[in-house]
Amino acid sequence: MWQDLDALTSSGVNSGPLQTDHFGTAELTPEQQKILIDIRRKKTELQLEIQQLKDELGEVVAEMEAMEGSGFAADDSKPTNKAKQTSIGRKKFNMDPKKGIEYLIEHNLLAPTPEDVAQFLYKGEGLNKTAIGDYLGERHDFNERVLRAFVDLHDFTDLILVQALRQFLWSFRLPGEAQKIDRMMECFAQRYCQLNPNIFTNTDTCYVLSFAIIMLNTSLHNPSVKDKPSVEQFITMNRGINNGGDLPRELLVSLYESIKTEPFKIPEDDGNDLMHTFFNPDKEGWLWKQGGRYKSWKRRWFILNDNCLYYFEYTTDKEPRGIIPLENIQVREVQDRHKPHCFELYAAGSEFIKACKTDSEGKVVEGKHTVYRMSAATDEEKDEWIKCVRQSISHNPFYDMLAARKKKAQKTNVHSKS
Ligand code: 4IP
Repeated sequence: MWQDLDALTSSGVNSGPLQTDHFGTAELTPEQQKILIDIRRKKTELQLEIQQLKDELGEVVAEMEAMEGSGFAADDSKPTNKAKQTSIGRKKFNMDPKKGIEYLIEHNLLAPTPEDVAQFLYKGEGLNKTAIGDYLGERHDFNERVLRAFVDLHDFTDLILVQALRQFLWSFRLPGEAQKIDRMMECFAQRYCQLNPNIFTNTDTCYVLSFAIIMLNTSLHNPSVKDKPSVEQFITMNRGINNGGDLPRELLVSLYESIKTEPFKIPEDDGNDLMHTFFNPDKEGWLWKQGGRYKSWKRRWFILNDNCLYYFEYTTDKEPRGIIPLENIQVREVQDRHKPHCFELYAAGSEFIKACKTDSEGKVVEGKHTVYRMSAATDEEKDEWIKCVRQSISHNPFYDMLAARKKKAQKTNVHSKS
């Protein structure tokens, strides 16, 4: 994954730091600036914690209302129609966001304006953050206006980008779909640049750097990523993204340090979000594999890497016994009479799966499997393998979008110079 980002960022032009005072602290000494930044960081962290506590409280209140709910308000135990309807509206929203909003509008609990709906989502009491993300990502004129109003409710003034992202990514759950991520992050970048006009020369830079930060978060904190990038690598990777010029070194260092010390906190995990989009699932472990022509089971050490599945007889083997490229491959859970926790790789149609293996004489031959059936040690392991194989085989179109945006961020300067 880090290599992917490297590819995206490799063609930077190095043309010196920004001229602007990006923290608005020109009159302070470097020590004072450092203290100020530290105080701001702590302030944002506290605000975020308060918000997280409020969210939890909101959920408890919503649950209490629902329990007593047959319309009894938590405070005075009298049936109140309004509380009952709000609770129904929230539940509907969590199941089907569009229907929930319609219900609340019909019952006069929400005004039919983007601002009011945005306020309701921003407050978020008892609302599921995945549902909020789904609603905000919807490609519909009204939803897009709600999205803009929702982003406008965030105050990112004087926050360094990573702090602003922390706030933003906590207020809802970014969906996994590329177009939706693009729209939301575009709004975020616009809002951030509007409130902090002297940091980036255009919103594309802010957009691209936001993703570099999110990827950095994954690389530094996901235990499956072995090569942890250094601060110098992070700086190199972000060369030339500010209209062809470089961002100030101290800005990139502070972003790096912030992420290193404190990973992003994201709302509840349903396995389909941005963090997974950028998580390249390198996975390894023991699995039982069934033979192709002879259905014997062999215990093999599997490594999933770069869109290929390799298996070895021993963990210390240098050469794999077999290689299965995951191109045009699908994965599904299966039941087997002889082994527990099974899944299998299969190709569309019933032809042999393209793979190679070393035969008993040491010759490399083609595999003879129509499916590769595997058995994991536990149900969780099986689910994890299925998830990782799926992530490995699905190319997320967001990578292309981000690459295009990056080119734009690097080239703008070339146009403006010519
Ligand atoms: C073998 O069975 C092993 O299961 C092989 O696994 C398998 O090759 C063979 O499949 C299967 O016939 P026996 O040991 O009982 O002969 P491994 O190579 O891991 O030892 P795969 O292709 O699964 O590696 P065929 O299709 O080669 O027969």
